[in-house]
Amino acid sequence: MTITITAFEKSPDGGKGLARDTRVRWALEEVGQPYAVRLVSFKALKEGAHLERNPFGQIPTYEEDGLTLFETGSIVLHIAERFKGLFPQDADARARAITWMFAALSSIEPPVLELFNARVLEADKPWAKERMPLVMDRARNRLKQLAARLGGAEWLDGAFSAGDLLMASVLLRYRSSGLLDEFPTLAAYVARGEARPAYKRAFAAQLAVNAK
Ligand code: GTB
Repeated sequence: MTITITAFEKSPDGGKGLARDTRVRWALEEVGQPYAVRLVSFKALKEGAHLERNPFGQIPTYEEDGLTLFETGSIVLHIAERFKGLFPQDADARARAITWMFAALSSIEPPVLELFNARVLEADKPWAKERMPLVMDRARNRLKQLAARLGGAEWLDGAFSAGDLLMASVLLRYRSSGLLDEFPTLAAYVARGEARPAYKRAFAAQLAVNAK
């Protein structure tokens, strides 16, 4: 079996872990599966061959023999189901891990995307300054709720799972706003994720592409 993912030929962050192929690389490293990478230019993202893989013209995608997937949630779920290492054996614990995957993508990621829009894409709008505190507060509130649930635990629900992998990946995107540092337990949680050998290998592989 050969696994091939897609990634940016040149990532805007220089390959420092912010593009979403990082989470797929990380998942594959956690389960010990080798993978090939098809690098895609911004132009090729919106052209036929890549649109066949992902109708929205985005990275990452995942190919494994006859199967092609897009959306990081679906890809990480597939990897966790297919290979050992990211899901607990117990069915209820597994359902809770999946719940955390959804929580990462549908409760924690949207506020940070909104924050990015406000800080970068809408920065020149006349109302941008006035709107910013609202967007920051919404994002801060979500982190406060998550920090309350995590408490002093190492991971969200017992052992490290695909839920933690997606949650830490999403939280990383909060770092540049300064919000993550307002919650030391969440900052430490993310740092524990980054300290995992599998994350380090994923990060190094993405960086190496962009260093060329
Ligand atoms: N919901 C999809 C998923 O989870 O897979 C979202 C995929 C997505 O947003 N892909 C982005 C993409 O292909 C790359 S990750 N964008 C190109 C386009 O839409 O034309 C977003 C991203 C890219 C780069 C940085 N960076 O360099 O800081 C951060 C985040």
